[in-house]
Amino acid sequence: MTTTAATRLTANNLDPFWMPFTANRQFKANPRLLVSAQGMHYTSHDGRKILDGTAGLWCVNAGHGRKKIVEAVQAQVAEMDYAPAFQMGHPAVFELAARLTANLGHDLDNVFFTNSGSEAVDSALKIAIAYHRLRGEGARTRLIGRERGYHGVGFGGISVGGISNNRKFFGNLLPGSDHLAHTHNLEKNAFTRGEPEWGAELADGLEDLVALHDASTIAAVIVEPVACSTGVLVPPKGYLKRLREICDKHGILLIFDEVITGFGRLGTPFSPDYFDVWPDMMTIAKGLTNGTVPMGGVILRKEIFQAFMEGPDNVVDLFHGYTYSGHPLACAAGLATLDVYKEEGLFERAAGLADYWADGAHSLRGLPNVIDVRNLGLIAGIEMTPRAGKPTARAFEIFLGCYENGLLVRTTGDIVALSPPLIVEKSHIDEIFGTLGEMIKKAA
Ligand code: PXG
Repeated sequence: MTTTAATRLTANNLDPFWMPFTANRQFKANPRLLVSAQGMHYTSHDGRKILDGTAGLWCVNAGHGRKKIVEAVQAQVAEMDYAPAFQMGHPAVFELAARLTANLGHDLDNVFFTNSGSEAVDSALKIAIAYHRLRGEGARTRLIGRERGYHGVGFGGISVGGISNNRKFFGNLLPGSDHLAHTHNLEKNAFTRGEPEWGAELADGLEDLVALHDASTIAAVIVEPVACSTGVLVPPKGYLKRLREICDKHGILLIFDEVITGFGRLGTPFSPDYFDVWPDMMTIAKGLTNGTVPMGGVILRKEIFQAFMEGPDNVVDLFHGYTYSGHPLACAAGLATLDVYKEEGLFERAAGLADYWADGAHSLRGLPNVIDVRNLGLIAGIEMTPRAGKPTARAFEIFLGCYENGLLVRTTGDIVALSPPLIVEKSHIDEIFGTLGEMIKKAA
């Protein structure tokens, strides 16, 4: 542990900080603090090396402590700490938007910046509603998400989101939001490698929602191409294509939440490159800056952007934005991150490792209580049977066991989720599934 970290820890009272999405009392009784990070590893406060099986929270795709990114942020903060985001600009934000859209194609030509995935989602939903209104279809205000979806924690995001605990405490949410059925089906799809064969027809649920609400009231459909937070649900073959067709048929915008699936997680820049299905808007965050500085954004089709450019040119075209939209430090981190991805061919690297990763994940089949293994790109989900009367306890014990044995994994319910940095080596993959397998056996 560094002196700073040690001093901070002993001097600290852990009570005042209300930790997000955490069992605060349990954590503070036995804290797990990370004090430094390099490459594939964290160092814990008790001086142990922890292999990062989750790229932080699905965000550190290029690995930790990348010199180029660190130096870019250092240089930027020394040169200009902040520039106002409204009615003013700075060079790096234009450069980042241009770089992000340069080779995307499919008319995905414009970017709106935010500071997180949650803000990206709420921005995309607001843009969708405003876009229809500008085109004289102001009744299109309804937003459709999917059961088990995670779109961050803004009121928009939890309204279209489909994780009950994230919704039920917070009142009525956005009126008029509705949900497609989720695609989880163990009977039909358990232990599928990659995309399941069964389930494309679940997309037809959108036709049912159109029949119920009428297309003229629906602004947009938002889905995670691979639903990650809920425990890694890979879309059935043909499902996304069918969603796209139904949206087109009814004039509904299709939004892909690329917060996790963007920036190489599937071995391609974005998930549309993988599935060859293109949305009208993509929300991004996390890997955009390698998790170094908070940043999110919405990449959208030129036609949507253009609809906002029709009014008088001295009037604000979108009454929405954040103090820190396109913050200089985030832009510096983003530009350097894109350089690292490109120079090191990290997306191709992820694609090259995907089979080895799948082999490792599926080697857990047959261990006690493992009822499904799911994978795509460098993502894996391992679903366990819950302990009788104690849901989540088994997975949490596995999480703690892994941490004590030098491996960071994520759990949701009784599912273990994995998403290593794209710089992962085969030996790390062996270690991840080796340690996890041992802990699964111990938690039997
Ligand atoms: N959309 C998706 C698809 C996400 O996965 C968000 C939006 C929200 O992003 P922000 O930056 O506002 O957190 C996310 C975030 C987990 C986990 O353990 C997943 C997320 C965040 C924290 C934990 O699965 N995803």
